Formats: sequence, structure tokens, C-alpha cells
Amino acid sequence: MKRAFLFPIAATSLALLLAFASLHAGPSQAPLAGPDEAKAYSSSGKPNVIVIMTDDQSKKAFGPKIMPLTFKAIGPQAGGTLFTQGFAVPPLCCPSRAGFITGQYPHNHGVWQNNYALLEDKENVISTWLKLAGYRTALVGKYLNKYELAVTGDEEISPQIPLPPSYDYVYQTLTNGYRNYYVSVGGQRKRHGSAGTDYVTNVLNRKAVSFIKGHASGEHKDSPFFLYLAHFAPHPGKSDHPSCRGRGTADVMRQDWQEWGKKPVVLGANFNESDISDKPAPERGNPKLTAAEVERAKTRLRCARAAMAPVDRGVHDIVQTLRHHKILDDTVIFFVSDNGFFYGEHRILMGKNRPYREAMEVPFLAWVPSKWIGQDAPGRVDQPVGTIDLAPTILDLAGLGGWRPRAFDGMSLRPALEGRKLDREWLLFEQRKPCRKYSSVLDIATNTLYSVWFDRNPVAGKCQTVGRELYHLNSDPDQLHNQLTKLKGDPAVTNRKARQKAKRQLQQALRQCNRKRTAKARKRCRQAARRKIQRARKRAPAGVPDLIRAEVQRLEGLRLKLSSCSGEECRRPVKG
Ligand SMILES: [Ca+2]
Ligand SMILES: [Ca+2]
Repeated sequence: MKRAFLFPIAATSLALLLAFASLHAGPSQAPLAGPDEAKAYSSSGKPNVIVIMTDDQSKKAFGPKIMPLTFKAIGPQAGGTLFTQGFAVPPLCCPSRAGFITGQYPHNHGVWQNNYALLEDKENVISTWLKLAGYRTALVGKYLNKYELAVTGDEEISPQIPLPPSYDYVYQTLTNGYRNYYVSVGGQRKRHGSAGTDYVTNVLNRKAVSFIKGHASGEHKDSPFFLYLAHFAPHPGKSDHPSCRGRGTADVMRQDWQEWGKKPVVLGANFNESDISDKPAPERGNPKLTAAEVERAKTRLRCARAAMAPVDRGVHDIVQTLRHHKILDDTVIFFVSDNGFFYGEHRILMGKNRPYREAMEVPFLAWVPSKWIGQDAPGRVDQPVGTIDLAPTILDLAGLGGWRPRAFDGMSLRPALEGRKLDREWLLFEQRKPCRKYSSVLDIATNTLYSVWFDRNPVAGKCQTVGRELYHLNSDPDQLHNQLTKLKGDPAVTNRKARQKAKRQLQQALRQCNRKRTAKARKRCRQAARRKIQRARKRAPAGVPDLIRAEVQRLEGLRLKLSSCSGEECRRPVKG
């Protein structure tokens, strides 16, 4: 395992950038171009960047009522931008986080599962790019799953842990949990216990705030900073709490449970879905939730909301700290989750990593002061955006929009922040373990989600398709009606009837032709009859099954193409 490399600040020269670029150009790639020199080194013209990423936060655990301090500080009323259709690309921790730090889909960054070891070109990530552009960089919280195992090869947590690439300040959580967890403090192992002061969300908030304070008053205060604050909340974790304990539940602070424990929880139309016969095989067998499970799901959601309260206070503290040091307007902030979560929707008791909106859609909030885009950002953007867009957006806001250290499958969201349409037609969601589990395409113009599910054939051992789904999200936002069920039964009947009718008509016409006197006339008559039937068939209006079949054909072709796309062609057809 290569040791993580760190560039000294003074070494950020164009020569080094180009060396870095050529170092990271694969055999099949053209050498990467470095950023424009003037833009890259005028660090005074660059915003500080803060990315706050939560873990498994459903949109049901987000919003102005659940995170009032965050919305007051960086929400639409305060000049921030709420992206109402933010997607985890794809909805699983490590692949989604790898998508953030690379701006790419799993088939390009390599992380198909929850394992840092799979990441290709590990140093060629956002922290390195920003460091090369003159940023001071800080990681507070989780990097990528199994990071410690990948870099030390040791099942136990090692006393010394190499730092993730290009971070100047590291307070990295190495194990999951709200209490009793390990961290790397600048590479040195430290264990947190179970005292109130060890509660992970508060610890990470404190470290984030102290990094900002230290930066704002320290020797590097003239350089911009990049702070990646990756919270564990509201991920399920071990807990002794009387209500929030057991599998699938976030641990909470007592004061927050007092507030959230009794609040009503309303779950959507697809909660405990009454008919799941339309779902593909892997999900079709889920039993109806029992009354106890329904209550449990509601309690778990209350626990997740309560676990967001300290995150909410942390956002407030961070913004207050920026304001105190008069650098709030010098800073852009993104608040997102790595993936969503199920609370009984479609009878899925818990978890993520399925192509349903509860897992795929995430909280997505941006604070981009007008000085960075030349105008006020809109309070709300309804266009679909993804976690793969964060890196290109950040580079763009840092004045490095033309730099492509990797071929970005995602795109800069600057046009949307300027009130314009994003030039993108599709989003792809893919996962594999080791069979591809599912692969989905969101067709943005029609707001249609098409998914194919895979599994290993137990006998042949090969990956095979085990189900397909098609949802028209405008008319069926809860994904209750898989349109592909309309292909079952109905079309076969329709087609058989149509075929039989056409056959009868043709036979009747041919019989009449037999009455013609000459062979030539009979032949001409038969030809005319066949043509007439064919014309009638063509004129027949396409039924729903025919339309769906055509749609599936188009989306399946698109899905196959996107499964190996790179860069621009992942977003729209490339001309020429
Ligand atoms: Ca996660
Ligand atoms: Ca259904």
C-alpha cells in the first residue's frame, strides 16, 4: 500500500501540477492538463469550501422543522439554495462518498461496494486538487468505509494510521458508532469512550469549529480552506437508550429525545405498501409489516430526527464561527447526505441501496454567496442533481472550472445556481456485489426511473437479470405501480387477439381470391390482400403495452450505454 502523500504548501507550482497530472494519466488517457496558472495560485479569489455530509439521512429526517437552525443559517430564507431533487449516486455509503471525492460513477472510480480499497487512483481526489490550488484542507469524521483496514492491512485499529490524501488536518473516525469508537488524530489512534462528551456528533462539531477558528486566526489565514465534515449521524448505531436502541436505530442525546420522542410521524403512501406483487423478485417477498414493526419504524424515524438535532446545532455553530471571523461570505457550504434510508416504505424495514426514492434522494442544500456567482442564488432548484456534482461544482466555484483532473461524470451546478437549466439528460445508479445488484437510469425529461435487478444464479453461478421496474415519477411519485406489470398478461392477450383477427381476415380474403378465374388474377388478389392486412396492422393505434415496450427498449439501450460512459457522454449525447 502506498503511503498517503502530502504536498508541502510551498510546493504548489505549475511544474508540480503537471507532474501530478502526468503521474495520474493512465495508459489510455491523454495527459491531464493542470489548471490555469493565474487562477490556480490567486488563492485570494477562492472561496472557503465546507462540505457537511451526514450518513444515511433520509429526507424524512430533514427540513426546516427538523433542522431549524440549519435552515435559518443557510436555508432559502437566508440566501441558501435548497435542491429538492438531490440524488445519492448511488444510494450506498462508500460508492456515494467516492462519487463525491471524484465526481464520477462507480464504473469509473471503482468503488462498487463499501470498501475504500476499491478506489482507483486514490490520490487523484478533491482534497488533492484543492490543496494543489492553495487550499488548507481538513477532514473531520468519516472518510471511506474500511479505510483503516485498506491502508494498514490490519484488522485491529493500528496505533498509527496513514492520513487520507492531501489533508493538512485530520480528525478521522475509524469505526462506526456514537460512543466507544476510534479516531485518527493526525494519524495517531485515539479511543473515545461512552461519556457524554464522547458523543460523536458533538466531538466532530467541536473539531470542525476549532479548525475554522484556528485557520481564521492562524498563519495560513490568507489561504482558503476546505473542510470536509462527515458526520456519522443519523446512521444506525449501538445504543443503550431506552427507546432508540436495537438494530437500525440512531443513538440520541437525552435532551433531543425529550423533544422528538413524542412528535407525530407521518409516513407516505408507500409505507407498508399494500400490494407489492409488481415489485421484482428480490423485494416481492417482503411480508406486510406487523403493528409492532410499524411502531418500530416510526420510533426509528423519531430517533433519526433526534440524532439530527446535534448536527443542526453544529451547523449553527459553524456559521456563527464564520460570521464571527467575518468570513461567512467568503465561504460556500454544501449540506448533503451520502444516501437516504428506508423506514418501512415498500415494506422495507430499514437499509438503503435499492432504486427507490427513499434511498436515492437525499437532503441537498447549498450556501453560495452572490460574490461567487455574480448574482443571488435561487432559494430552490427542482432539477435533479447528484453527489457526483459536488466536486465539479466546487472546482468551478474555486475558479478551476476548466480543469479536468478526472473525467467528471457529474457536472458543475453553477448554471442552476445562476437560475439556468443544467445541460444533462440522465442520471445513472449502479451497484455490484459481486454481481451487479441493480442498475437504474433516471430519464430527466420524462421523470422516468427504469431499473434492472441482478442476482447470481444459484446453479450456474452466473449473474442474471431477476427483475425490472419502470416508474413514471410524475404520476406515481411513490413508486407504487411498476409499469412493467402491464406487459404481463395484457399484452400477450392483446397481441394474440390481434394476430388471430388478422389471420381470420387474411384467410377470408384469400378464399375470395380463389374465386378469381386466372392464376395471374388469383396471385394479384392474394398480394393485395396481404398488403391490406399489413396496412391495417400498421394503422392500428399502439396500445399501452406497445408504448411501454418501446420505452423500455429505449431506456435499456440507454442504460447499457451509460454503464460504460465517461465524462460528458454520461450527461447527454455527444455529437459527432
Ligand atoms: Ca451511508
Ligand atoms: Ca405496488
